[in-house]
Amino acid sequence: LTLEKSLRYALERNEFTLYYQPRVNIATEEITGMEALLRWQHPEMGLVAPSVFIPLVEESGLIVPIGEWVLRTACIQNKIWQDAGFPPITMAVNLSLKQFCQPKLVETIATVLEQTGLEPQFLELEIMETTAIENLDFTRTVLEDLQQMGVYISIDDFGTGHSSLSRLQLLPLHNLKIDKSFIQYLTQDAKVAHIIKAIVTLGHSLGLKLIAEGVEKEEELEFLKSINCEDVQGFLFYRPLSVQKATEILESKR
Ligand code: G
Ligand code: G
Ligand code: MN
Ligand code: NA
Repeated sequence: LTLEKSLRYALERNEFTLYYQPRVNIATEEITGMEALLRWQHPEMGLVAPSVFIPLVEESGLIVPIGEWVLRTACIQNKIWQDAGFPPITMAVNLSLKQFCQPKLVETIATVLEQTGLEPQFLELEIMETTAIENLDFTRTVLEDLQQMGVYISIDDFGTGHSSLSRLQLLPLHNLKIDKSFIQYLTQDAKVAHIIKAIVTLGHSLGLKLIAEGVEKEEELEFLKSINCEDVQGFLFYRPLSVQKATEILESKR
């Protein structure tokens, strides 16, 4: 079977799983959320990276049922953690462009929340900057519906899409995730520090919370702390974790 054909059966064969990467508040070092990251365990090929199969899934239209599975699974998991008595955290779910543009998105999200019993403020949707600015009027309509519902919205990979915050400020947003490519160059290039600082300052002035991605070094964390970036996600604290490992981490913090 080709990769694409195998993908078609992957859902019914239960080959997908979610990994969870904790997000940490810099000041308190508490876990404020988890990002759900899709993994495909293929029987012969082993673990297939999302960067390989997400584009295929997008092209084939399979992103809609798979995306719904991700959403439901992530919401169920967050509810399980809450019911187990862990302090409430946000569950962040990535939405691709195709998912974002499907007409039933808002309805699907409402249904999943209702069916899983997760309160909307514990779900966060991550849309890429490039998705958000593709059609600003359309984006605004969808995001306003989602905001009305009470879910949180993040711009993912911010800084890679050549948009500006002045355009994004037209949208009802909560968080801005600074792309990991900026953090990667932070300690190599002094100009990058200025850019990150400018993003944080501008983000704050628009009332957004800042999350830095791809934080791997203590030095990067110190800098982000000094400019009042709120949260970080990265290998310095945690890699994406299996549900068992993520639960153990929450357990150890209790
Ligand atoms: O998980 P990893 O760390 O390798 O993620 C690679 C890319 O795949 C990231 O850009 C991430 O946003 C994307 N991705 C991971 N899980 C999902 C998902 O459930 N849905 C969508 N649309 N993208 C995802
Ligand atoms: O594109 P998005 O931000 O949704 O996807 C997150 C991606 O970043 C995942 O592929 C995840 O595995 C990866 N990631 C998370 N933390 C780090 C990190 O500290 N370093 C690197 N290189 N990648 C990271
Ligand atoms: Mn993301
Ligand atoms: Na990102």
